[in-house]
Formats: sequence, C-alpha cells, structure tokens
Amino acid sequence: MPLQIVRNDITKMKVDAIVNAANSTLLGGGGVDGCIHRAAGPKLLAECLTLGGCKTGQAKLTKAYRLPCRYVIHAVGPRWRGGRRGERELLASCYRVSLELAEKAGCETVAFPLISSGIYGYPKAEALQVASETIQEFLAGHDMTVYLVIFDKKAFAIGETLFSSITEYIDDHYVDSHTDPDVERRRRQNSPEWAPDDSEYSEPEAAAYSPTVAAPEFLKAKPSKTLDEALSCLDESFSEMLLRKIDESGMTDAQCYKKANIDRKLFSKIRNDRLYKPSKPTAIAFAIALELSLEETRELLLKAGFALSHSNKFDIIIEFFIERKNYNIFEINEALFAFDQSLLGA
Ligand code: AR6
Repeated sequence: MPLQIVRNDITKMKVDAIVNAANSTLLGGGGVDGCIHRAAGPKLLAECLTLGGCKTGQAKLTKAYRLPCRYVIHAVGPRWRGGRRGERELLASCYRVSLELAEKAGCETVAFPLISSGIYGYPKAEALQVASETIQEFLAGHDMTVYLVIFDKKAFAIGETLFSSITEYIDDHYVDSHTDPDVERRRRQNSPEWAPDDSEYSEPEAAAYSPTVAAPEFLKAKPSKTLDEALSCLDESFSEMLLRKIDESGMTDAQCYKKANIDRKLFSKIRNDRLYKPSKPTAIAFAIALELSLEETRELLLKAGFALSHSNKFDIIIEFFIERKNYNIFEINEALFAFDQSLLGA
C-alpha cells in the first residue's frame, strides 16, 4: 500500500530511509530526534556537524549508521505559532523536500514521524492532515511506499467532530442490529416453534411475514448435469467487474489504483488473473476509488465473496463514509486507524 499509517518506534522501521524531525542546527535534540541519534550512534552527529545546519521547511540526507535503514533525512519542521505564520506551507515543504531527496537516493520505502507535532506544538490532527495530503500528492506521480509512523496513540486523534459522529453512527447501527423489534420478530418467526398469529397482523403484513420464502433465482435454475457444466456458468468475476467499472468511470487504470492506495504490482496481478481473490480492504479500496454507491459497493464485494454487515465496526465506518459521499481514502484510513481497524489498500 503506497501510504500506510502505522504505530511504531521509527528507529525500528526497516525501510530505505527514515525522516527525522530535527531543528535547524541539525545537531540533535529531544523527541524523535533524540531517539534517532541514540539508536544511530555518535557517527551520525559527526556527519551532521559537516552539514552546516538546515532551514525550516528544508531537509538534508545522511547515512543511517546503526539504524536498520540506509538513510536518515533530517527535516526541519516549523514551530506552531498559531497557524498564521506560514506553518502549513513550511510543514508541507518538509514532506515534499524529504520525498524528493529520498527519490534521488533511490529509496522505495520511506518512514516519517508526524513532524512538528511534538515539541514544536503543531496540533496533531492538522499535522496529520498536512502530512497525508502532501504525501498523497507526491504519490500521485511516483511509485513509493510511505509510512506515517504514529508513536503515541493516545495523543493521536482525528478531528473531534468526525470522531464523535462516527462513534454515534457506530452506536446507532450496533443498536439497530441488536435491538430492532422487527428484526427480533422476524427471527422468531423463522424458528419452527413460532407461527404468526393472523390476528396480530393486517393481511399484507401477515403475507410479508409468511414463512413460505421464495427460492432464490439460482436455486430455480435447472441443476447442472456435470461439474464442468456448472463451472462453465461462472458469473462476471471481481476482476472483470472492476475493469468494467474503471472503463465506465473514464479513469485510467493508474488513476484508479493510485486513488485506491494500491500499488501497481498488486493491480497488475488483479488485472491479469480474472479469478483473482482480493482481500476485503483491497476490494473496498477500489469501491472507494470508483466512488461507488453503497449498493454498487455491496455488488463489487460480493464478487470477491464479501459483504458489509452491521456486526463489525470496520463495515459500519465504511458505510458512514460512503453514505456521506466522502471518498477520500486517506481520511477514511485515518478514521479506521483511530478506531483500531485494518486500513484500506493492499
Ligand atoms: N518514533 C516515532 N515517532 C516519535 C518517536 C519515535 N521514536 N518519538 C517521538 N515521536 P518531536 P517536533 C513523535 O517533538 O515537534 C527536537 O528537540 C512524537 O510523538 O520529536 O518536530 C528537535 O531537535 C510527535 O508526534 O518533533 C527539535 O528541536 C512527533 O514524533 C524539535 O524537537 C514529533 O515530535 C522538533 O519538534
């Protein structure tokens, strides 16, 4: 997945480059800077001494010494001064310049901490938004895997309002599926010991609850004589439906898989294997990229053998965003992360 949010200590990341949230002297400090220098050993400071510092919004690259990566990119984020001193642009510039340096050095995987969001005081939710938007813009034109490493889950929060609307939505839907009296009535009505009392319902209602359930269409079809015959009736597959929907949307394949936060290799596997079975988060990522309605999303998921249910938070959060026509996969992933769910993408 091109952009992943993970919880970890950045000094443990086995990637090509990690980014340090440094200060303009580049001579070390507290926070993640201190952790990186401690883990890399004194040779890192010796190299930093030769660099002559770095301006806010810029970054410089060094070797990584004892760290399990190849390079450290030292980026200098802005101090938060209320938000009207160009902080946003300077922070975005840190991510852009670091990614450009990483690319020039031939890196395929890069891990960032949430720059400026600690000692420099940038509000975490906004720092996260700047980080994911800037990385997303860069990834639209480059093949790279970028990790956003969140260290302190407690301190991390998506916007308060979004968090409470999702919590409310989850509560409502859990309540619906567990206490809806209609659901309970239908469940009991399906049990053999329970027969509807006609006096309890008007006629159409009683008919609606009649235990005689119509057989599904596929059961009405003539049974196949052989297994080969049955297999020859295969329906449109996930891969075929996906490619058809991409054509109908007018997007190119690359636009679609990038929007879905899926890497090129995985997409070509899906494209070249008509019976490819994706994971559920991958299938949903494509539904989001294609901006499918809830009904179309269900149809695409079914092709891969999945459903959306009200018995799990992941599905309810996905429904929440689709119902609001919010198809920003990075916002959805931030919300999934905040609720400890798997993220969308590969
Ligand atoms: N791994 C990942 N993230 C971490 C780690 C870690 N090991 N440790 C802290 N964080 P900060 P800043 C998170 O303060 O705000 C230094 O003194 C932390 O939770 O390290 O850019 C420099 O020398 C927070 O979300 O950097 C500068 O003087 C994020 O990393 C100044 O601090 C950034 O917090 C820079 O301040």
